[in-house]
Amino acid sequence: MKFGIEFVPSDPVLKIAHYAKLAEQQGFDNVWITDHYNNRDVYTTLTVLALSTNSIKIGSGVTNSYTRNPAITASSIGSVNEISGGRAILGLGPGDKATFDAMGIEWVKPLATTRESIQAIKSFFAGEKVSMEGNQVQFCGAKLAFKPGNIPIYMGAQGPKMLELAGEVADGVLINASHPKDFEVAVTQIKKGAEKAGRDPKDIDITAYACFSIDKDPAKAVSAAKVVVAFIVAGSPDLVLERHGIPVEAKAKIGAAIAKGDFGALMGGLVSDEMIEAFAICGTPEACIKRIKDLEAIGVTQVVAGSPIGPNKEKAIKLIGKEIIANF
Ligand code: F42
Repeated sequence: MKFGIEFVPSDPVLKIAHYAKLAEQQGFDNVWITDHYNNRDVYTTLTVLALSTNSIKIGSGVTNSYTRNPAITASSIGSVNEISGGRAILGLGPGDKATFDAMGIEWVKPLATTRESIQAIKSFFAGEKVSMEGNQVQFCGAKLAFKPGNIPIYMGAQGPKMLELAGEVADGVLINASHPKDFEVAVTQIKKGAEKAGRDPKDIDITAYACFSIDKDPAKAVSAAKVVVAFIVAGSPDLVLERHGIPVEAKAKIGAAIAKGDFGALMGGLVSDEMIEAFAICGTPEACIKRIKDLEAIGVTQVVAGSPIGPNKEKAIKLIGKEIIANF
């Protein structure tokens, strides 16, 4: 099992660098930086991480091809790869519709856009001159002036077709989920895609990009996870809620509380224990180890500790290093 950690650059970049160095010391393999236009820039953050760490792998978790042309993405991550001495990973997904709406960007054909972007980016990485007339992505003889080389590409994916595509074309897949039930479904889809492409599914790093909250006091861990879990419930397809026995009506109630900024209601009972169980790796180190072992048994090969990580980030990173990573 590999361990990653996610940071959202809503925090200052230098603060993230401090946490990333700590994560490296604690034995994490990867650090992932999210990409949303309203936060600090992902590649500026990755550059600072490249210069302030030595061995941990650093990736975009995840960028998209609507706000950044695939040629620009290839150049940006290629630059980070050069600066970091070959430690870069490209995480790419179709992006977050809510932020695109705010930017006036239309979210058309996310699956086709992702497939064609990956095809183009692989060619840019190989130093090729790229000409393609895709459904969504077009190039007319574009070529980078440097050759980024073989940078791993991970896809952000949840939906069945996206997971299948990841099995066909990606080195890894970052799945926003925490529960074995969701991975049973996901692994089947990834294997289907891998088989279609004649690949060994074992070559794909299946990653639980999880809401993670750890503390020796389980109540504190749950409390820190509630707001993140509320956002997950509000954005989950009905099918996923039903899979976990969560009433679909809860989604509208939680969505309304989020829209009103009524965090008291979320903390006060709208976010149930069942929701925490379904959508977070949460609790004491022992509880987190149990969940990670269950995920490993299904085929998960990397666990990413995503927001909130714990009620106290610094303590949580040390706890994961000492009590969890050391156990795997
Ligand atoms: N999004 C961000 O913007 N920033 C981040 O930092 C970020 C991090 C992140 C980390 C992990 C992760 O799993 C996701 C993350 N995301 C982030 C979200 C990510 O960018 C995607 O929004 C999300 O993963 C996509 O969810 P999804 O796999 O459910 O895919 C959507 C698009 C979907 O509907 N998929 C369907 C499916 O079955 O998989 C396919 C729909 C389809 O087939 N569409 C056709 C097509 O070509 O796109 C078109 C159909 C038609 O009729 O037009």
